[in-house]
Amino acid sequence: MAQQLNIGLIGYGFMGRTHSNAYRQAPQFFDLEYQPILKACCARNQEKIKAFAANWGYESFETDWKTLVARDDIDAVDICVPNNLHKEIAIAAAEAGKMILCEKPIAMNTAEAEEMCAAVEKAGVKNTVWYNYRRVPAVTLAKQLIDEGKLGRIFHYRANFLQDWTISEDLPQGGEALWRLDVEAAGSGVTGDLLAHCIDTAIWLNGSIKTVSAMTETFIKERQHQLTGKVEKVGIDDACAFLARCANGSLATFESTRYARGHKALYTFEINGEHASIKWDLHDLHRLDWFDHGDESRVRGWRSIHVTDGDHPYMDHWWVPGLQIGYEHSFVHQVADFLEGLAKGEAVSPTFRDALETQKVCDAVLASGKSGQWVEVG
Ligand code: SOE
Repeated sequence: MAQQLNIGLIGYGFMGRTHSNAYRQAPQFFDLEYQPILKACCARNQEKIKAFAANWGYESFETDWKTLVARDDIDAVDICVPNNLHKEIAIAAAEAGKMILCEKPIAMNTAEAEEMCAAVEKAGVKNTVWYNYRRVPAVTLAKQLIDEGKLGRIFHYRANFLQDWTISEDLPQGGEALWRLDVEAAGSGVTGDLLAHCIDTAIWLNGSIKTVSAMTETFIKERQHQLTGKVEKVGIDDACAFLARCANGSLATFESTRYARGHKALYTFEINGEHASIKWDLHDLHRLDWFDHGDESRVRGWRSIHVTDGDHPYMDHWWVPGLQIGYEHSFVHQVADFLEGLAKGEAVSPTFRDALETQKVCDAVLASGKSGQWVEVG
């Protein structure tokens, strides 16, 4: 009989939905010692959180996160609110002895992330940050191939995350669905929102990033703020590109923007090694492109691996070979791995400390974007 793990989720937006779905799905598809129970959800707007609770099957709801964190019947707090609220909630949850699953980026900046790490480590509570793309089976396969040494020495790491949803000047900043455009709520623009994903995956696949040289731009300088109704200065980076030197000697390039007309969520990476190269593309997330120089020259070429077979990561838990899974499954896998780690008493990456490393790179990138100089990470 599985042990119950009572979840208290704060926030009901896009991420609140992906996480709620993941808690429901994980025990259906993975054999887990812990069963997540949707105990309570929380948001200030009573009508909306009541509807959210009813839709996802939460047993109860709260309108004050402090009440939720203080509840004895909550084991794990899931933080899916804007970035400026992560620190206060995470520290209170750690002090209350709760496990914490926090949305990315971990915090507004490195100083906050350090405080959060100190709090969870002092309290000895399990923690993770939802860098979900690591758990797309094709990305996990890339990790396996690299760890097995199949690429040999890595020379280049290249990543992009391109969107086009903020091009209109009429789009307001701030407020409910638009807090990602408000620097006070988000901390930064594409760097913290999109490049943080690319940096997390890069560190996981290719190791630490040592120094960066970045350029950032805010194309639309003023927007109406949804909450105040006033036209205010935009403080986020709309686009960011940076060069990096990695600890393993490889060179890396990263680019992100919300002004790439035609691209909705095009996260791609390519890694070039001594023996082989790999490419991945979120728009076609179940494929991993692979080039192996060891193949016989007459048939050598890029192959596209359909990562849907039983021996591919996670895939033995889903349908039958050849049938693909999607974006939401990366969150299901993160829940399953977190609960398996809990059963074994092991930390599951990315922990707060892993996410701190990503945050340090983000801060170095933003500092370099401002100064125009190369900046050392951390
Ligand atoms: C922004 O549009 C966003 O939803 C990010 O916040 C997510 O982290 C990313 O996965 C998709 O894009």
